[in-house]
Amino acid sequence: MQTEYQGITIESVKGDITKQDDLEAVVNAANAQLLIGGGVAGAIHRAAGPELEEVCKPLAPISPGEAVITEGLQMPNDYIIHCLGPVYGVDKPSDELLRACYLNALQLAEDKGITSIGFPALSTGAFGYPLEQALVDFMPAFLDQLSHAASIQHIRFVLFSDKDAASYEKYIQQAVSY
Ligand code: AR6
Repeated sequence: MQTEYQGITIESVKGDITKQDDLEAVVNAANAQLLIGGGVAGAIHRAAGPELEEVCKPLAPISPGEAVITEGLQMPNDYIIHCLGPVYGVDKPSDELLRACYLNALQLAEDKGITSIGFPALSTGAFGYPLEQALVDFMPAFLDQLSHAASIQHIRFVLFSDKDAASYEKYIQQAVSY
């Protein structure tokens, strides 16, 4: 699904975050040490190559809600933005920390003049955040910040299942129709 919002294209697709060849940046669902890990982080580190851990070393550790940016190395994207999402119900307030991840990622992208960026569903895997709750908690503030964006023209939410993609589609359609 593709929607226009304030001149910006917003998409939600089922796919793999490491295979988004046409995007300038993608976001990593990182761990505090910015090491390989599992899920999205494991896939991104494997695709980017071992040099990514070296590049990340001086930037670690990061705290829940924080984001840092590196080059993409062997990923098909110029940049990777690494966000540490909250562990749901443990890092509190989880909603504020999740929002901070998305807003900090957008800010880093804007600072670099990035035009297109892909997001996985941060915190909704190993960190246990219910996906639909995550949408309610981050999306309004995300869309608000996007409406002030200068460089970003294209956002793609990359979800791992049809069900998750459908939840995003439904939520975005409703949110942008107001
Ligand atoms: N592409 C897109 N989405 C994916 C992919 C992929 N290749 N792989 C998984 N997902 P997670 P978190 C989905 O666990 O909850 C790691 O071990 C997945 O279905 O990657 O923020 C790190 O090292 C889920 O909906 O991130 C951290 O310790 C979403 O991406 C910790 O897990 C996020 O799942 C981070 O946990």
